[in-house]
Amino acid sequence: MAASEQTFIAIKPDGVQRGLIGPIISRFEQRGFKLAAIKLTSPGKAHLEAHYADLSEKPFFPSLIEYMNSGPICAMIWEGRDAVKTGRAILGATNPLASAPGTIRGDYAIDVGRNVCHGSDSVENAQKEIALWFKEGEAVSYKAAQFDWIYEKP
Ligand code: IDP
Ligand code: MG
Repeated sequence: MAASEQTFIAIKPDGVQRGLIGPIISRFEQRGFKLAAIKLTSPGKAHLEAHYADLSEKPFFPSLIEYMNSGPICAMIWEGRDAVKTGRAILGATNPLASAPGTIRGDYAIDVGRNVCHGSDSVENAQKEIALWFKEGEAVSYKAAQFDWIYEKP
């Protein structure tokens, strides 16, 4: 498990409008993960349908796309050891009412259709999502000053 594993994390339109960009970023920063890319974007319906293509047959798909298209999204790449799985743990369960307190959804959300954030569910999907949301060269490569204080071994 390399310390360079990357995951795609997005703050959905409700999270942006509710002023939760700062608190959500803080949780990833404080855990020790490194921000590799960030932008505020409204990518449009076709892009959002591609992002959620696996869910296109679900009855909630149209309302999900409408929700995601209702305002800007804060799209990010976070990097670190086991970033994908740990990122999901930081977000909490899909349904906020089933999310443990201390997780983002468990602290800030109630309805599944307003669950504030997205995180990749596998390393393979993280790579696909990063390629969908970011252009080549948008992710920044650098050594975080705190690296040797976070990791015993690279
Ligand atoms: P995840 O975001 O935890 O990975 P997914 O199953 O991939 O969950 O679903 C993607 C998003 O679709 C969820 O975050 C949520 O916003 C929405 N969603 C999932 N299930 C439902 C549902 O039953 N009703 C309404 N929206 C849903
Ligand atoms: Mg998902």
